[in-house]
Amino acid sequence: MKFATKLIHAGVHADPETGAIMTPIYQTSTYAQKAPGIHKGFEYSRTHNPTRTALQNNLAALENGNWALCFSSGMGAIDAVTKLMKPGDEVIASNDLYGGTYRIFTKIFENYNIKFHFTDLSNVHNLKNLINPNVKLVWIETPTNPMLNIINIEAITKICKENNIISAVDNTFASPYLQNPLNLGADIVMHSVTKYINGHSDVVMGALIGNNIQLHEKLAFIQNSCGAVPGPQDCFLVLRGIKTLHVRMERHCQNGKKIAEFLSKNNKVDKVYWPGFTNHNNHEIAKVQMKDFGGMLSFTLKNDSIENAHKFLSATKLFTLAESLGGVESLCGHPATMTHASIPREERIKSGLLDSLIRLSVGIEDIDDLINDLNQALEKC
Ligand code: P1T
Repeated sequence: MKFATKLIHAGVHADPETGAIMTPIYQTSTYAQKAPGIHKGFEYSRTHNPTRTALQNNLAALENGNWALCFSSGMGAIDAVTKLMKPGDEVIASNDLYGGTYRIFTKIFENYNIKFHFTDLSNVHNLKNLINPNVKLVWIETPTNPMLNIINIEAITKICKENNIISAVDNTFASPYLQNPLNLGADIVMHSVTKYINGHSDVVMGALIGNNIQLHEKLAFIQNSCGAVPGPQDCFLVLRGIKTLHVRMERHCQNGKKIAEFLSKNNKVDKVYWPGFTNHNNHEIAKVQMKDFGGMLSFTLKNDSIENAHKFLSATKLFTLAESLGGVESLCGHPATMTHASIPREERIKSGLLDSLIRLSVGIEDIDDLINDLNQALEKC
């Protein structure tokens, strides 16, 4: 099946009893057993739920994996992967990543004697320099949040394989429409399903997808033991949202390109970060590993200050100032004081995340309206 067909059909079957074409919301915590242990594969909804199973099968197909596990948030999924580590293990992660990921690594897991190294993994040599026998996991995002750096997935996963290290790719910004990290050698793909996959800003959910059966066993054990599972209503909403991922992504990409080009010509704007520019640091890698360049971009103002960024953000009318991304509506945010506030200033400045950096999640509205809105807000800066 091709991608667009998988989105609509993979893992989903008409209900044998009624013919209902949408997977029912199995709003149940438990399942009748004929005798102890004799049942139809479902015992308790923390372990399995039919609506969640349909979604997991669909997600596995989209990423060309043979298993998927859904969690009650993207952070729940990241938590599960990090719980594969034991005290004394070390993790190498990109230094430009979602603030919540940085926070769970440094504020939660460092307490359990797991060591984290943060480095610029858009340069693959930085990975080689940090590898030692205690390193058991490499964690990357690409494109990164919020600097839109591109990391060469194939090069990173090759080094991981040579050194027996698990490689995990947070594919939230790209979505499975733009990029499939398992095809490029990754062991685990992670999604904040909250974003493009659901696409309608009405669900918080996470997912892990892979091919390695041992990893599936370990992660399913963690999922069931720790219990961060999504409810069937949310699984239903994601199954509904996912059906239009391809058409939404096409428009996100078209609008993102036009806005990146508009901003790069505006005299209030200093730098625009978008992997589709031919002078973007890793544009050539983005061209190879991604189908298009996505709807996320960031930019700085010539007058670089938090106050000036706040002026812009209070002036937009269509771009709503809000956390999150990947929904049909356009959002704007200020990473330094919002999504990435948990990263110390000196750390974020090192990765280019300046005080005036503004992040846009470009929605699928009419492009003229979006550009007019940005134009009038930039006039206030
Ligand atoms: O919010 P949650 O579903 O728990 O997912 C966490 C997460 C993980 N990875 C990436 C790349 C993310 O962007 C996020 C969540 N990000 C935001 C809420 C944000 O506005 O950037």
